[in-house]
Amino acid sequence: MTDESPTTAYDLAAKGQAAAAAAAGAFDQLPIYLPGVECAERAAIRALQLEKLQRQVRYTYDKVPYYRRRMDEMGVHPDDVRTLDDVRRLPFTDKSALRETFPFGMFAVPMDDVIELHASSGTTGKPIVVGYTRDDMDVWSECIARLVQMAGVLPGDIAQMAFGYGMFTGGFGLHYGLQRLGCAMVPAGSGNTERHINMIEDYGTTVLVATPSYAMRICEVGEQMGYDWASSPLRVGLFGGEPCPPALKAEIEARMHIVCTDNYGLTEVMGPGVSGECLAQRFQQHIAEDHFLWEVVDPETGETLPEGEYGELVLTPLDKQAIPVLRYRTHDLTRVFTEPCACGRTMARMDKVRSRSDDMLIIRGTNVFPSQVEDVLKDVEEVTPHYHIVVETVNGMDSLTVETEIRPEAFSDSFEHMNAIKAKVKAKLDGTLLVGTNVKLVEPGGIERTAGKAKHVDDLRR
Ligand code: DLL
Repeated sequence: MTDESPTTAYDLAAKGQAAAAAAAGAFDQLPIYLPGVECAERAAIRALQLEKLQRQVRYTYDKVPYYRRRMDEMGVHPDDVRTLDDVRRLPFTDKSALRETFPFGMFAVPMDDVIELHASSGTTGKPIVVGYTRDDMDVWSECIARLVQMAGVLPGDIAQMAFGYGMFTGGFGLHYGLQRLGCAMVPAGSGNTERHINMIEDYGTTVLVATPSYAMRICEVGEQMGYDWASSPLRVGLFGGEPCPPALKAEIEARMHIVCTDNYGLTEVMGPGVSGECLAQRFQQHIAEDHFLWEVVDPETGETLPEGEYGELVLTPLDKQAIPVLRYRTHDLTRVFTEPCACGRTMARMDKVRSRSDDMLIIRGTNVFPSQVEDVLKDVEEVTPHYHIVVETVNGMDSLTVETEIRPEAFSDSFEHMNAIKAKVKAKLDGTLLVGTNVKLVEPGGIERTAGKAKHVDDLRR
């Protein structure tokens, strides 16, 4: 090939230069897993969604007594779904329905047709159990293959799994999808962080799958071991399962010398695979709209909001066989846009989820979101993006303490110096949250790192 010859997507793939093409802004040079679907005309996507919605509502009504009862009570029949807007006539679903019918009450197929189970633990009560038929697994793998390719992963990449492989959907979901794309899996699982670093070096791992908080842990342990991330084979970080604040992502990218993208999903509608960031959009994720119908609703009233407005994401999977759900209330807050993307995909984009309608804290009557704390800390150069919030009752009043880590270079023995940093953080937090906070500075590495999803809040009032 001469220098003048055009560079095709697969030339790039062969050279493993997806990230380089993205860095150069050559997004249209990047391979797309299913271009006919991912880059379809919007009208064609909507037509496909309507066809699938009508089929899925009929299937759900016929197979799941819970939905037949709910729809009969509401006086709505599958034949009433004539346009995509008619989805609003259908009942919402939330966690409680799945809990009340534990374990298999919402399944639409006999167990003979189920080939895998997963569950989401949640904090209270029974877990939510979901099942997959062979076709469900096929759709799941396809959705993951699409989003990992969107993130610059290519056939031939060596992908190391740092999610747990248990009932959590993250481990197996990403595993199957990466294999579908043609990657070699290193099924390390979560934990044993030093071993992860040795494996990256020994096996030439190019892709790391992890929660962003655990990726940060891997980064730090590598640094402590004297591992040189700049010359590591690792190229891509595939994050998900928890919010990935921009500051944390930027820090990991800089320290590990990798490109990171974030993908989103939830057990109740499939697991990972609902949406993922492409390399052109570093803060939004393309939704697999041929498999999921999205709505954004006002979390209080349930009313549909116009495109581009913030609200709660509601999802209706359009192909699920084992456990179909209608209008699942995710509690995740986001907004969705449908304009074209520089990567060539036409699938709608949702803003990365930073908070949930149910993670709002009410402190002495004021609403506080953990993401606001994140936003404040990212602008204070003396502290890291790691934080922990403790809410408790002191003398009958709500008390909010934000623990944050001092950066090694800002650390000092001087009491005055440390107090000045503390006062600076407190002033910024108080001004943003509009409630008085206590600030506790902890030593570098002092905020616990978990191998799974990070727990940012301890509300001891409950
Ligand atoms: O966390 C599925 C998943 C695994 C997605 C691995 C991506 C990668 P659940 O355990 O059921 O499923 O938790 C779902 O986690 O409603 C969000 O609140 C949150 N969440 C998941 N991914 C993201 C993300 C999996 N990328 C819940 N950004 C969801 C922000 C996320 N929040």
